[in-house]
Formats: sequence, structure tokens, C-alpha cells
Amino acid sequence: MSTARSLVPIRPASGLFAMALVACFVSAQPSSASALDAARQSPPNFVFILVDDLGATDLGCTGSTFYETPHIDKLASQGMRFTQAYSACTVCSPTRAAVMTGKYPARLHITDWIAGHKRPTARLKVPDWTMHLPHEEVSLAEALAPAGYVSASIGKWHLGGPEFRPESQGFALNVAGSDKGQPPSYFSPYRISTISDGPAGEYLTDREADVAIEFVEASRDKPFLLYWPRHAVHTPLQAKPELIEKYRRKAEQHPGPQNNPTYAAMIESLDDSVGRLLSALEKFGLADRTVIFFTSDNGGLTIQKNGPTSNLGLRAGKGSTYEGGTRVPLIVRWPGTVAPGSTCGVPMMSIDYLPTMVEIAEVSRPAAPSPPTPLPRRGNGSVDGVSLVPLLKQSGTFTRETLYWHYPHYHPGGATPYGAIRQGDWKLIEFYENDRHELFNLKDDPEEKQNLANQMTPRVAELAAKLDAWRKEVGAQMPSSNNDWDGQLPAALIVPAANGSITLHARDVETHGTSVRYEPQPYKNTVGYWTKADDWVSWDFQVTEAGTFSVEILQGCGKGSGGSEVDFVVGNQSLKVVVQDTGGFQEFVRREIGQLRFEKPGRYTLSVRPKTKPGVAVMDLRQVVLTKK
Ligand SMILES: [Ca+2]
Repeated sequence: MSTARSLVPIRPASGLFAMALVACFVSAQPSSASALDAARQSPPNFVFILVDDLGATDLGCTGSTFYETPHIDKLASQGMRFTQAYSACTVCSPTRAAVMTGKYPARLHITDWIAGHKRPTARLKVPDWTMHLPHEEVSLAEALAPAGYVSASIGKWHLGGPEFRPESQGFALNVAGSDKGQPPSYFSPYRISTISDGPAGEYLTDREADVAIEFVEASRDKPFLLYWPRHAVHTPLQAKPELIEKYRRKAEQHPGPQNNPTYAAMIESLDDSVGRLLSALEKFGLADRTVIFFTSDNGGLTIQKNGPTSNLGLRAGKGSTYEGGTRVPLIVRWPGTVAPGSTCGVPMMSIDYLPTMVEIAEVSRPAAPSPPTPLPRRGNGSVDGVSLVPLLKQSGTFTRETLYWHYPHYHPGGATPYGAIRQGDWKLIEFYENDRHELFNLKDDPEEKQNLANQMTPRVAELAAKLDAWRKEVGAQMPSSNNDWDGQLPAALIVPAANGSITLHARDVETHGTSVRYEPQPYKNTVGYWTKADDWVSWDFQVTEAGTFSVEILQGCGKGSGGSEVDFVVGNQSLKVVVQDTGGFQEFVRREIGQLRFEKPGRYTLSVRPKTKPGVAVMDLRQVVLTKK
């Protein structure tokens, strides 16, 4: 990062923005010649493609030899590819908030995916963070509105409940945006209240392209912002059968580490949908006055065995503290300005889009005496991002010394509460649980294998001080010590209820192995990620009265993964269970699996041990209930 003086002015604070979005896009009118002329005089259109969970190396143009992305690769060949693009967070909602506002998630107090993980017995208690984008924040749509833009959000929103949808942030059109972090189904019926179901078998990624093309066509006479946050390629992994079959065959010749056929099929459909939009822009004569951004909201998901993906040379993935969690692809096509096929190695972050687009909208305007579009100053503090225009134009100077992350939460992807700073080639991670530091030189060690913190204490001190000062400046919320921390206590012994029944909850499980874990509430509340047949779990419990108990389980299992043989063992008694396919890991059914006899009161251990695992995972197990007969 250059340390020279910036040529990009940051404008002073200004008054409130007027919200002036009254356009309607549902009925396209034929364009008149004068309207087209007016459109040619106006600032360029923006298409912002935000893919969900797409890893930095999930594209052909970023190094994948398994996934096929010809349209996106072509887009890269026509624009600039950023080789060190970062998401503002290792998970979804905070990055989306940063894209919308140009502010750090820490400043907005939107620091985890909504509604986040709960880990009530962890070492630290997470702060009381904000689970929506406040109305007073100026969104991308509101920032561009004074320059005459009409805006649509088509796809996943995930920034709060019904009163915080895109319509509340200056978007005239919202299709499919809600508080949902993933689609219940990629095939119609979608079960998303903000998008109507299509014909049976319609695929959501295709439908999002249909709607986007309709919007573009209807808006061709005026500058528009198409915010296109895709549901793909987030779980559930669901794709067109013929594409899965194509990649299943390809995977046989492709030992990995990227070789999940369903994920590859989802990426191909994503690529097709991008290709369709690009063709539509050509057809409508809009391609040369539309600036396209293509990126992702966090790193690729690597948490499960056999995928969905691998971030190749980057360490870990979504939900981790490491580069795999926050490095994302970024392509910018700006015809006539960005050199085709160029790359840029300057680190950038999600916070930079808003100032970039605001500057592009302004500089591309005819030299009229209208007031410049000011950067938003409303809401909580000022914009943190820096305009990328000097990098895109390859002229002028881009100045920024440091980038920051703050994640005071826990995630199954590996993160414990942490902060991080990148300055030049250096990245320092601070782990809030124990104030431990890790220091990496990303130029020499892009895979973050060698922690240099103990060898370079002055550098650690310098970066830690900057990180601390930044947290104070943005008002970052910190986690606090947790009185309910169970870290140094023996596993709690589960005792019978007043009626003698014993409920073994997922949250109390003891796990044995490398993948299986407790996945917390509110959405999961289950023993999950049971992707290895060698992993097993157990509960210790108390029996206060001898007798025979019926055993009931609450299990779920994804389509096609049923049939695992699992033993529920207490002492020398064993109940054999064949896991039932329930159509989804979170689709739980109650099943009575047999009886256990306890000859005397005392402490017992129930172990749950798989013997086979024909599908991607053994099962999700929410509860085991022992009821005295
Ligand atoms: Ca995501």
C-alpha cells in the first residue's frame, strides 16, 4: 500500500440525503430517442454482483481447474482483477453492511451473521451487537439517489427483519431479499416471502437472472444500480441434476481438493446467470456504460469434509481468522476506463465500494454546476472506505496504510473472538480469549504457516497498538468475561427431571473426533458436522432410580445421506439404529429406538458410535430422551 499523499479528496460532512425513489420497474416502456440521449449523458450504471460464500479460488480465472466459469473469466479478461481483495468480515451480514455503507462492521456494531452463533458456556461472552442495518445509515442506493439513480436489490439481503428490508434503504425494488441467510430451497417452491414461486423445478439462480434482466431492461433510460446479491453458492448444496452428473464424472478424474460435484454445478449455474446478464446488457446497448463489480461476501466454505470447496493456497475458510475466511475474488469491468485483462495487487476491502461508486457517479457526470455527491456522514460515524478509482484508472495515488477486522464472536469455521490488522505485507491477529498474537508475512508466507509473533515483538507491539487505537476510534464492542464459562469444569452430569425422564441435549454433548460438534441455536441446536464415521459422541448422566427406560431420539438426515448404522451404547447394552433420511439435516423426526435397563442408580455414559456413513454425514442429533417405563 502506498504511503504517498492521497489525491482522492474525502469530502466534508453535509446535510441529510433526500430519498427520492419513486420509479417503478414492472412495466418497461419503449425508449424514446430523447430518453436514450439523456441516458447517454447520465452517469454510468452499476451492476454489483455479490456472490454468497464464493471462495477466492473458486473461479477459473483465479486458479480453479475443477469449476468452469467461462463467462466470469471473460468478464475478468475485459476488466481488472484484484488479487488481494478482502471481505470486511469472515461471515455474511457484516460484509453486506459494509458494502451498503462503506463502514467497518465494528463501527456499525454489526459484527456477526444475523442472528449469529450462541455459545453460552464459552470463555467470553459476545457483546450485545446490532442485528439489522439501522435506517439512519446511508445505503449505496441512498448515496447514489441524488445523482438520479434508481436501485434494485435482487437476491439475498440478510440485514434485518421485515422493517429493515432493501425498501427501507432506498431500493425501489426488492426481490427475494429478507432476513434469511440462505434459501430453504434452490428449487421452486422457494419458501421466501419476497419472491413468488416459479414453475415446478425452476432454479433460483436462473430466476434471479430473469428478474435482473427485467430490471435492467426497464431501467435502461436512467442510471441504475443493480445490487445483485446472489443466494448461490451458499448451502444448501442443491444443483441441476444434469450438471451434478457432469461434475461427478469430472471429479472421477480430478482428485481434489476442489471436487464437490454439486458445488461445481452451483457455480456453473451462477456463471450461466452472469453470462445471461452480460448478454442482456449488450442487447440493450448498455454494456459500454455499465460498471460491473463481481465479488463475494466471505471466503469459501471449507468446514465440511469433502467440501464444499477448498481455498487452495489460502489457510482455512469462511468463519476463520485466516486468509481463507476473508479473501474474496473481485473483478471490476468499466469499459473505456479500466484496462482489459489488468490485475491489481493492492489490498482492498468491502468498505471501498461505496466511495468508489460515489466517485464514479460524480466524475462521469457532464461538467454541470450541480453540487458534487457528498460521501454519507449520517448514521454512526463516517465512511471508512477509500475510493478505488485511482487503482481502476491506474493514475493518481491511492493511500491507505492499514485494514482492520473485528469479530468478537465464535464460529464453527474456527474463529474465536479476534481482531486483525493488515499493514503492508504484515498481518497481525489478536485473539481476545487470551490476548495471544499471531503475526504473518503474507508476501513470504501466504498460507500463514509461520507465526512470527515471538520473533518480532516490536512489530507485534506496533501493530497491536494500531489495532487497539482503531477499535477505540470506531467504537468496537468487545466481548466480556463469561461467568458461565465451562472450560475448566468437568463435564456436567445430567440429572433426571422430576418425572424421572432424562433428556440428553445436543448442547451438553461431549464430542470425540475431529469434525463432529455441537452446532448452536437458534437455527441448528444439534450435534452436527458429523462427516466422519470415526467421530463419536457421548453424554454422562445420572440415574436416580433403577428400572427400564425407553429411548427416543430426535434425528435429522439430509436427502441421500440416510442409512448410516449407529450404535447407542451404555455399558454392555447396545441399541442399533439405521439413520432415517428425513429430507434435510435440520428436518428432525422423533424415533423410539428401544429400551435400556439400569440395574442400580448411579452414573452412566451413553456413547453414540457410527459404524457406517454412506452419505455426506451420519446425521444431526438434537436430543436423546430416556423415559422411565
Ligand atoms: Ca456468506
